[in-house]
Amino acid sequence: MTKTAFITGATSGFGRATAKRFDAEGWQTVISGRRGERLDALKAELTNPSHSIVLDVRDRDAVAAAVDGLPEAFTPIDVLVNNAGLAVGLEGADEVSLDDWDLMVDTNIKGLMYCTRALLPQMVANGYGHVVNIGSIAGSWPYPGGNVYGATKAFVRQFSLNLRADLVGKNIHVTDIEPGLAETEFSEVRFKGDKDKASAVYDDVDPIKPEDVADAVFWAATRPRNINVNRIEIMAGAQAFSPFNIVRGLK
Ligand code: NDP
Ligand code: 8X3
Repeated sequence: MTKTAFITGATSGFGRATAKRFDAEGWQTVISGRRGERLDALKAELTNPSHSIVLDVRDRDAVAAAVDGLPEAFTPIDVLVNNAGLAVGLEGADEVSLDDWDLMVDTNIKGLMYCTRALLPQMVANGYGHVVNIGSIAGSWPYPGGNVYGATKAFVRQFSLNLRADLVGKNIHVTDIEPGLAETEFSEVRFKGDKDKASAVYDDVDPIKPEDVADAVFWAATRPRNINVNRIEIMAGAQAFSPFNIVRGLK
């Protein structure tokens, strides 16, 4: 039977690659994001039925309405990929704009909560479902300027585990995929449109590609039901850890 994946943030990067991957494997897709023209372009590339929704995940009522208004042929949703998200800014916590912090909390935490809460009832009623959340290595590994962005992704990690605790026995699986350095529009968004600063992030390294993340999402979502993949952490081959930061001369 045809399965359906609902992907948030399908207009770019991981979300777009994930929609294409599920489509290539014969799935139907529900693709969403704020940029309608990007959704139209993606839909034209997909080979299986796809339903697109212009949706801002921060808008709680709009998320509920989008889920309530799904065409019958696209329900129930089998897999929700909570991918929509962003980092804004890399300033230290004593300098950063509170608006930037609010934006990350509203999108990465509250938007993900709204989408999950809206779709879980139909998964439970259907006795089948999988929520794949896109976390980040920033949820586990601190770095300067990661402040609230990393904390939102730590929320995603813990929320994923707590969802499992609630849903075990209802045949709803949950996975947190935690990528590291990956080339998408992520840095352009983080640096508020500064393309030079964004491209410097990927200068002379071979980062993770959107298709690598799509591969992990698809793999996790299609394991036999006797297992649940709790989390997958993926770093670029060129990325590792720094030593602890010891600042001299403070006493
Ligand atoms: P992109 O900027 O390329 O894509 C982000 C997607 O999120 C876009 O489709 C955008 O769509 C969507 N989005 C942002 N805000 C909203 C909103 N309010 N409502 C709906 N959709 C929204 O970045 P990535 O593909 O890299 O990011 C995808 C996810 O992966 C994010 O959660 C990010 O934190 C995470 N991540 C990224 C890493 C990286 O290095 N690239 C590494 C680890 C995790 P639109 O603007 O059209 O609404
Ligand atoms: C994105 C990866 O390391 O820039 O989540 O925070 S990182």
